[in-house]
Amino acid sequence: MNRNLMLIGFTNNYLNVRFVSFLSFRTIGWSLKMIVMFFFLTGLLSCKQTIRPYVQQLDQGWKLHATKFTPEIPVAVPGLVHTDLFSAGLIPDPFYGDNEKDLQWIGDESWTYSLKFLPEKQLFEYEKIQLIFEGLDTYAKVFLNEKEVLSADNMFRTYLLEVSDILKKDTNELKIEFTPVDSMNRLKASKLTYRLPEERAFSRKAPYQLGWDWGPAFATMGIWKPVSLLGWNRAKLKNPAVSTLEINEDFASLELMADVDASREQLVELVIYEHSKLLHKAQFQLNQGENHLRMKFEVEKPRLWWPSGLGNQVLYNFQVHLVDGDQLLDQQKIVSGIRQIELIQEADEIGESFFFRVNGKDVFIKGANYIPEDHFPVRYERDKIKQLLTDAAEVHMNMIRVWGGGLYPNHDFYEICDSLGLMVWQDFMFACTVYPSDEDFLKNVKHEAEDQVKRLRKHPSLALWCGNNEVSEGFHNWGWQNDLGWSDSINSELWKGYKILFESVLPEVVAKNDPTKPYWPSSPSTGWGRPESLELGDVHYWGVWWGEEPFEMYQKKVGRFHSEYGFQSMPSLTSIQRFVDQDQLTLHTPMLEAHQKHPRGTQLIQSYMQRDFPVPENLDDYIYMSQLVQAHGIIMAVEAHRMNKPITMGTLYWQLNDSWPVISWSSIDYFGNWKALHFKLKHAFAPVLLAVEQKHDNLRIKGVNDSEQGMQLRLELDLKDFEGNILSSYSEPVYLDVKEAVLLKDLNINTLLSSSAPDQVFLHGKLFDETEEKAELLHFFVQPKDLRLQNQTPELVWENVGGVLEISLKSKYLIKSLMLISNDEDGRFEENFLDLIPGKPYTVRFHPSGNLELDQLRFEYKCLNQFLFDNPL
Ligand code: BMA
Repeated sequence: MNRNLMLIGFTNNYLNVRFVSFLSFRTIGWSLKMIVMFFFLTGLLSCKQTIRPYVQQLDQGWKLHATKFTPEIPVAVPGLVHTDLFSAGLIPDPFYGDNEKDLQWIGDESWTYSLKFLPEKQLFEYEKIQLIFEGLDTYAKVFLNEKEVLSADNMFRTYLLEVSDILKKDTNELKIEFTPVDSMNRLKASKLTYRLPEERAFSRKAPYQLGWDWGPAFATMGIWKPVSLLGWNRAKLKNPAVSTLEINEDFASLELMADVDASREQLVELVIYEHSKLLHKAQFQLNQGENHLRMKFEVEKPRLWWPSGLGNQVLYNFQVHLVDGDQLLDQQKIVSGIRQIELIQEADEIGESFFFRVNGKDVFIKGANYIPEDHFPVRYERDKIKQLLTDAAEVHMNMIRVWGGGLYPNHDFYEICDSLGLMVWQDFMFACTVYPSDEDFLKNVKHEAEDQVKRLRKHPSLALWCGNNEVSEGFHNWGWQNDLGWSDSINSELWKGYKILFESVLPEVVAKNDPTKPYWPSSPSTGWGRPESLELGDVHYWGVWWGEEPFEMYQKKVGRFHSEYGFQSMPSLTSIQRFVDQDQLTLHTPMLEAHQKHPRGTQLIQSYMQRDFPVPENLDDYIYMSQLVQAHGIIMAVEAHRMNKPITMGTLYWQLNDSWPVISWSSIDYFGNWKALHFKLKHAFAPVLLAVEQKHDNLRIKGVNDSEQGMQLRLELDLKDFEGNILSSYSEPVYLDVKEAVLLKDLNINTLLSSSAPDQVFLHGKLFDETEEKAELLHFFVQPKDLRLQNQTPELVWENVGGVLEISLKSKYLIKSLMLISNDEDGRFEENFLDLIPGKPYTVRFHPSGNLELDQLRFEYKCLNQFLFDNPL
């Protein structure tokens, strides 16, 4: 390898070598003269033979203009019209207040981006020069020096154009004309004799950008990914990836897959190294054009990649070289892991299993659904993605579902998932409507799927490809045929089209380009109203929220794998203050309501709050209460799912994050603030869980262990009053297996509460070993609103320990749902929304942002006691 690299260095520098040689020609002997002459001639002959590819980014100097309005605006690429106009100070912040409605005109305009540029000289030394668009959103005509070179219609595709013939050595001009997506959708819809549920189905544009029940409608457009020029000679490597075929203790059998573009027929060698260690090489005869190469190789004593909670995330640094003798034609690195992921679906007495097996171990999945982090994805920042995913891993998630109504995230996202051990359930970007299935559409989608599968297949975190979100469910359960008046023959035509797209085109692309990964046609496999949804496949259980069923239904409707369920809450006051005028900081103001996109959202939050919690009237308290309601419901679901292991093997709530500031189902808001739910998940997703399932008059105390091995523990259960007095107690050793949830104790409620008022006591449970507490349980016997609590103040002292504040908390009386608040708004609490058990000391760590001096820091709190102390005793 070193030899190759040295020679390549030599080849690249041959001009310098030749020059030096001339100067010293008289001073060297004949044989040396011959050698120097040889290199000189080779240099001349190969004067077009710069071997390694060369890239020139075209990211500066662009101009944006609309046909009628603004003058030209200087912009950088990547960029989108909305963010470009905002940065230029020409429009107000699209996310502020109700600006959305006034900015709709932008999506109805045609916009043109243009660039005058000088190609770098080196490019002209290459046989091939390509103009590469990594992402154009969406309908774009591209002109290079006034010649139309591309008509793009899919924001998820990469377009590679051969431009050697058009590119000039002096100034060139690129012009990209964007057409509004809605006008294209209308045009395409008008050509059909029937209607589709959503006109957005005609365009391969991120569905959420045209409006969702948690997001605004800004039909943006622009160059949303980089543009570059690439020069290459002979052969170019594309999308190399390593997949795991088999693992045993001694070795792992792996396969390298790579595409190679070749300018001509030729014999090449593909070589793979791990760091500098040669692993394998093989020769391939390339045809002119695109070649698909596959090469098997082995790694001895493999160190495996594991999902978070089950082991380390070992990543290998592979180097792939494409060589011809001593010439290195191209090289790329692949950072990847060795691991096998299977989706196990086996018939059983209930229906069929649905779970993931990683490296031979069955894994209970804990995680959330991820939506795009910004309405305008050009604003993505690696640090923010990292913070969000770290926040997910911190509460013990091991999977993120990339939901099909958004977009395919960038590499940062997957690299961070790889390093954190977060597996990715990857939807293709199709959601909640019927899609066309004509030849052009299918061809377009096939290209898109190939681009994305090849781009992402190298990531060890990628666990599953899924065809779509709720297209099959919608087709069978949402009344489209009736509502849109489809005849039976149109209905069956459309279903036939569905089958072609999601059961033939997409799985074939996966099978060909990422053959070791499972493919699942649609999430969910069956609508939540049907009994099979709980017997096999995955389920989106929306009986709570959409169906207005009480939270307790989460305990009854337990399926095999929950890939969606959720409940909304409001973001924190500090977040709301960033998008609402000061005089609109009350409930139901127009600005606030503009950030509630679900038609029944406000009413549903209110009615669930009324059922179980007190209902405050001022905004600040209402926000707090809405977050408690959400946490109460979703934690109930998580616990029910985990207590049903191994019949249920996964729980992914809806939704992790937001794409703008909004009232939504998220557990972390747009500005990165954790809601009560996210704090509570730290315990509900923890490897060991102690929880309660109520069956008639019995409380079934269950333990769940998702760690690497079984545990011998002690269970302690105390019935306590709110002053901490133990009314009855119970203790015994227990063993927690990893295979299934274990029933630890069955208690009859009537016996337990024979001499206690249910609204004045709680059950306090603990699981611990010799060294530490592994899990804790607080069970109340009435709804939060019916608890008879006194208004008590917690004792709070804090000290600065190396820049982190340790806040010590204690109370003589039960304090329920204590929310700590700091005037350092960007600081972070490690824990919050605690229940303080009387007499027990707590320590909460707070990381100050540095915006305030330590002596300026103040802490306040809210707790449920403040709202309930006048409950009659
Ligand atoms: C789910 C998702 C989204 C939607 C959410 C909340 O089913 O697939 O379509 O935003 O419900 O309504």
